[in-house]
Amino acid sequence: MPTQTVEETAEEIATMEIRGAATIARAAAEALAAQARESDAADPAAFRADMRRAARRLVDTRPTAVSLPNALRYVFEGMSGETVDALESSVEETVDTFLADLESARDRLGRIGANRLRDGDVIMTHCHSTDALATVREAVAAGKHIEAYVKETRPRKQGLITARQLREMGVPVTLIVDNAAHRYLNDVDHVVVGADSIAADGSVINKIGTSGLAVSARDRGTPIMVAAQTLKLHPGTLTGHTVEIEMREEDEVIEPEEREEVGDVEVHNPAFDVTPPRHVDAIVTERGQFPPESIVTLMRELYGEVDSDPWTEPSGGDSRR
Ligand code: RUB
Repeated sequence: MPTQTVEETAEEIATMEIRGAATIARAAAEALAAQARESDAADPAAFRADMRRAARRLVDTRPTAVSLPNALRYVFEGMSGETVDALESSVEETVDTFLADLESARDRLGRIGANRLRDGDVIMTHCHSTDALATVREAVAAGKHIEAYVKETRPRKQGLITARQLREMGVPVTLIVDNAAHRYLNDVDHVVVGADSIAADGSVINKIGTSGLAVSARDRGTPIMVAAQTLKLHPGTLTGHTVEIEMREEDEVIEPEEREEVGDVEVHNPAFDVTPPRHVDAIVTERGQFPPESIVTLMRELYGEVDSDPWTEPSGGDSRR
């Protein structure tokens, strides 16, 4: 297991060296395991307080991908024991199970999504999603020829990661700027994207630009598949909470010198947007594919209503002696 500390992991999630909802979840779970392993807590109460503090540090990095709090909650649910040693082993075992499940869920989802892709299909992608790419990987493994239009995805250009990984699978790739998507949708059989969070009404929260792409695809009659393991289901939305859209620094959009030349303008840099369920054809999970409007049933079955976070500071605080 890597020995990256909670602080290092949190920093890398915030700066997007670690990015993408599933990868963030994996790194956060591994960081909790490292925290448990390296704990010098004198007693179980201090151990639990350290774990809560670590979780708070991780959860505060980026607000939109629910896979992060879902991963932390999973680890806290598995944490048990009357001694520091017992608590530590329970965390390590839970994290091992979580990581194994994450991989097998992605592979299962990939096989289900691949069934939607036919030999000779052309897809269009947005951003970089390991779940979306799993569907293509499985389709290619089944002997299907797939080609891809890959949107660059401003401002961070995650499309370049997608382009490289598709080429590694042997998929012919045409890279396009985001503004060219509408022009090429006539040649596309499926739009395939991932998700950071899925709300109880079936809305899909994903990289900024997904909703515009979905509107264009609807206009052209091109189906949109969202590949998202159930870790992306946002249980808080069952009780009416909305998903916070992360706003990032303006220098991701425009260099300071350029900005100076432009003059006195505001720059907004939302990292994600919300695609309404009516623009999505199917949400593909490791538990099967669902019309977006019916995802709430699966969400309720898997998560129930979540009313508090196990890492919330108790009254009196989590101060360390
Ligand atoms: C990444 C993004 C991805 C989802 C799903 O945004 O929007 O589509 O996170 O990814 P960012 P995965 O680059 O800002 O993190 O399928 O890998 O979980």
